[in-house]
Amino acid sequence: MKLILAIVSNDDSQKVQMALTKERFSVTKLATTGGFLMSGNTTFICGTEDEKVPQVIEILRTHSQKRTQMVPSSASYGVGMFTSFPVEVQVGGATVFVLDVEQFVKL
Ligand code: 2BA
Repeated sequence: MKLILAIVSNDDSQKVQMALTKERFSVTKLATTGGFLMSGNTTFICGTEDEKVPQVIEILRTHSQKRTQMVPSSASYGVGMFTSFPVEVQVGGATVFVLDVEQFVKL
């Protein structure tokens, strides 16, 4: 068995959730925050059989879009002189970790 952790944009989370549950995957949704952009994203926890991992990844690929986001950045020009300018950062589609599960019990 595997545990899949998938971080997706909040904008895609509903589509991902609906697609996973439609295919009868059990998922838990966590409201999370990206450490770099400090903006909200969604982390899905999904435990499933090894052979179904590719199907989960395919669903994530289909429903999570790559997008670009402008973030403020700053540069220093000598002592005490700073300027701020936006830089483009590419976010997503999905960041996926697949972990081995040692034990799975429902009590
Ligand atoms: P954030 O940390 O807010 O990162 C958003 C996007 O900013 C990233 O997109 C990446 O393109 C860029 N970025 C992140 N850290 C950076 C840095 N130190 N310098 C320059 N650019 C940086 P994604 O790679 O698609 O990641 C989307 C979100 O997935 C991340 O949001 C974070 O919440 C999570 N994530 C990505 N890689 C991770 C990892 N190795 N471990 C844990 N969480 C991760």
